[in-house]
Amino acid sequence: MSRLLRIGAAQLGPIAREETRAQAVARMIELMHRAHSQGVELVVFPELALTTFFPRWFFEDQAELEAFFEREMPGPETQPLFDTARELGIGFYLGYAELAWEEGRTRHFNTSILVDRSGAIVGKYRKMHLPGHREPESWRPFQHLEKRYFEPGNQGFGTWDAFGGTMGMALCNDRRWPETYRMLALQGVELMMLGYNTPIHYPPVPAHDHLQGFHNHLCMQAGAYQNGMWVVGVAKAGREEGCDLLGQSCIIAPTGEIVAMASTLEDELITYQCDLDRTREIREHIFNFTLHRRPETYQLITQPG
Ligand code: ING
Repeated sequence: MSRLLRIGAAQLGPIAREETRAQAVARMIELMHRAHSQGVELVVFPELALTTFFPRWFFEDQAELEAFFEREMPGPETQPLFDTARELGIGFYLGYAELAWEEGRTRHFNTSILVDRSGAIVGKYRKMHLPGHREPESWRPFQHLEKRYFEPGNQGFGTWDAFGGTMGMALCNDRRWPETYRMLALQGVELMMLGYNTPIHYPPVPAHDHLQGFHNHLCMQAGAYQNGMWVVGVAKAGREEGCDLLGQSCIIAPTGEIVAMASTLEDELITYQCDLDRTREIREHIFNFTLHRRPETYQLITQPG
């Protein structure tokens, strides 16, 4: 039995601060056409894929900050992505900054959506693990103000039946936390997709800068293997506004093997035909949760820190 899904990981190179959404969308549409020519059914784009990674700066002016957010999805500038999805019969994952109105107030989330091959939004995820800091810290060569600009996700770890399987989404820092993968695997997710913007330089611990690539793959390969799921990680890469961002977008099998990886720091498409049934050789054996897991002994994991 094989349930085959050809995935395209569409890495983006730098997006300049002055680059318009239309320009970013045009780059993504080019990658969708390239994906279509290779038989891809689902394209995964990076986190915050419509703009430069703006949390690297401190904005005092709220309007200037909110210019990086989407008030509607699709909106006029992103509609061409949805039109292309329908025209080519290709679904996509898109990371973006969401400005929402909920419970009588404006909300700000680091969000991703899953769009099916008809161009319909079938799922939305809001980043659960926000890295960085809340107040600007002048000692840093650049800021990482996600804790200031976004609220933690309030919709939990969702799953969606689409593309012939059970899909899960995550965003960037989420991939470093084993709980992310386990929460999705316990709900039957067979393929988890995520975008990331990862600076090579980590100001709090510069001694780890040379380990960013290793840590990136370590987390996703472990998550894939320990949960028997496909993991697709897609970078916004390259030197963006003076900040070097990690590339090495990849597609990882449930065995933990990297089966495809980007080799540039630019717009690049890598593809792989994922057999969703290959999750079974892990989930039914070495990590058969029913047979082997001991959740009654793990309470510490969910107790507040
Ligand atoms: N970026 C980074 C990430 O988790 C980071 C933050 C960078 C953490 C380097 C640790 C080391 O990949 C986002 N956007 O979460």
